[in-house]
Amino acid sequence: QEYTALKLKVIEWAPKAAETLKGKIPEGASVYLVPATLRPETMYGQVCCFVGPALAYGIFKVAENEYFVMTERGARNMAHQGIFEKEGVIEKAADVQGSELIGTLVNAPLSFHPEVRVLPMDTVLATKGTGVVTSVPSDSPDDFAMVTELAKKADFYGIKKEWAELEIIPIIQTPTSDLLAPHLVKKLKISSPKDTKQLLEAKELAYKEGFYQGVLKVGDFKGEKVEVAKPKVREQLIKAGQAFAYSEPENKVVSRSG
Ligand code: ZZB
Repeated sequence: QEYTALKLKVIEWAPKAAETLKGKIPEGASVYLVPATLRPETMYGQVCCFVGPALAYGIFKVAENEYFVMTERGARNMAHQGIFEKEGVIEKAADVQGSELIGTLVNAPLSFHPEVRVLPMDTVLATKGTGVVTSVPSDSPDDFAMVTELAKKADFYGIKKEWAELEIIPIIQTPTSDLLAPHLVKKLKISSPKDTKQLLEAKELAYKEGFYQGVLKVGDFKGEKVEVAKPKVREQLIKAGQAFAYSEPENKVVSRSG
């Protein structure tokens, strides 16, 4: 699976994360959350960044003064893709729990909302990507269901309501809507992130319609079909140093050494 890993630079740590990380990362170092996405052309619509509150994350050294926040599993995959300074070597500077990251302020490349918060999502899988997910509620039904839930029950989730209420701006036009995910969530009567079956169906519909029939409404490739614009947006992000290619095996491959 070929992903685009986006670099969301930490602007300000949540207090708990700051405490945990004290003295473990050099002063002045750049630290990035690195969500893996299959939809680089939707990055204009990022409104927050999800982590699994119960998941374990690490802060991994990438180069002098550069660190990535992700799961150990993500780091293990990256270690063999020419991303880290020393090929095959993982240097972990610190451990941090997902829950401690909630509220951290990060920069979201290309987004209409340049500064977004790290928010909790229980369904983030430790077994996929980097365990960090950038949220685009205009085009991802899972993301729309989750931000709606977070805004409704902000106290329960221990967040500020306004963190989950950034405006959802239309970025892709399809024959049915320019806010495809909210449209599908309503149409399939999805009322919470727990409606997993309908959400899976909505995601499949959104992928298909977005890719084959979508046209970008914003950005440098405005007016171009998603199919055409997707690799261009990806290239632009990579050239700007705001993203990089990240891949992982679809199925577990058993190594020869066991
Ligand atoms: C931004 C985005 C915008 C995404 C969109 C999707 C959509 P898959 O394998 O089919 O689910 N993702 C990445 N890592 C994880 C994880 N560890 N746990 C849960 N979700 C994860 O597709 C991968 C997508 O699932 C990624 O692309 C990411 O969300 C999320 F408008 O990034 B995406 C219709 C989907 N639209």
